[in-house]
Amino acid sequence: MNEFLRQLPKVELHLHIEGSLEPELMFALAARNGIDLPYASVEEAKAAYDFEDLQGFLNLYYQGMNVLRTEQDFYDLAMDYFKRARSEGVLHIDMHFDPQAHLQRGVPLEVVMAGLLRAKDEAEASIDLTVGMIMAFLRDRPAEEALHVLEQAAPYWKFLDAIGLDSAERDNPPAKFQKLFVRAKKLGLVRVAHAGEEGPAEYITEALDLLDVQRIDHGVRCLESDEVVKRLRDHQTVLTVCPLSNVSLKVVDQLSDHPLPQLLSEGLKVTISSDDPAYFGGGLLENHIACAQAFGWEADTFRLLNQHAIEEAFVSEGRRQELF
Ligand code: ES4
Ligand code: ZN
Repeated sequence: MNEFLRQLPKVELHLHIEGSLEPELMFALAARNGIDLPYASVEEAKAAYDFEDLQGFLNLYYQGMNVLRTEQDFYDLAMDYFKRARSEGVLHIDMHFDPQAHLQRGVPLEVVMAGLLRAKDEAEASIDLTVGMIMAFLRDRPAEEALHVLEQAAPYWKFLDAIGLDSAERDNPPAKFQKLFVRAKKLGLVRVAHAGEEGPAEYITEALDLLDVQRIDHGVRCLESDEVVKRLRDHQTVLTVCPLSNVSLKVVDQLSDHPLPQLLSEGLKVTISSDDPAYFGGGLLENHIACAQAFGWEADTFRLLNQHAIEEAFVSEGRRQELF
């Protein structure tokens, strides 16, 4: 089964590139940039990745990305993950990135975009891996700041496949970002949002009604509302579910308790992704292997999940046909 899963052409719709920063690269970039880390070794960093909840993870996620300073750093970050993913049979990645987390630290948007776009271009030209760009906004920061960053990003709008909404979900409902999403829609940008990870099923409804999103990232808590499940099924709205992330952040106690099998049996358009592979115990292949073990799924289930991902990926129609 593991060899089948490695060979299976896979597509990942939910990946935070800053969450792919492995401790080894974190140490290399810290040395290159003369930055002190709060860990004595790679092992100590890995041992610290033991989270109580989403906020506990986010604290270390924002701290870890402090080593990213130059265009080359962002390029190295992305290429490191792209090469690893490609070697595990991943052919397309829709990549979230968090400009506000870098702007706040004094890293200009131009530096972030130049590094990430160079890595995307190189991956597409040389390793047969295509990359979608999702500019994500931090929901625990002011809505006005997000609007300002979207306007500041005008030179890059043409490179964006979508905008997203991430970071601390609780008490930061989708409604807070209605203006941002209306503006993005006017610009012709597709919209996606994290909803129903730690937040309630109502946040999924809000994201659909007020933000007009095309995807729900996570969405596992939809099962708390029959009405929300029905709506997601009727519209075949894709859910980008992240199994190992949900275990690491204690959305579920263990993978065998995860509602993925139920989401599928409800007829929902489910996909699987790694979210933050450096922090949650592995990339897309590891997530596939863990699901095979926990749920006893056969090849057909994994083919279906990846077919869903291919149908929904931000790719040209020509590339989509190649992926099928
Ligand atoms: C995230 Cl797991 C998760 N949830 C929300 N926002 C995020 N940003 C990076 N990982
Ligand atoms: Zn996420």
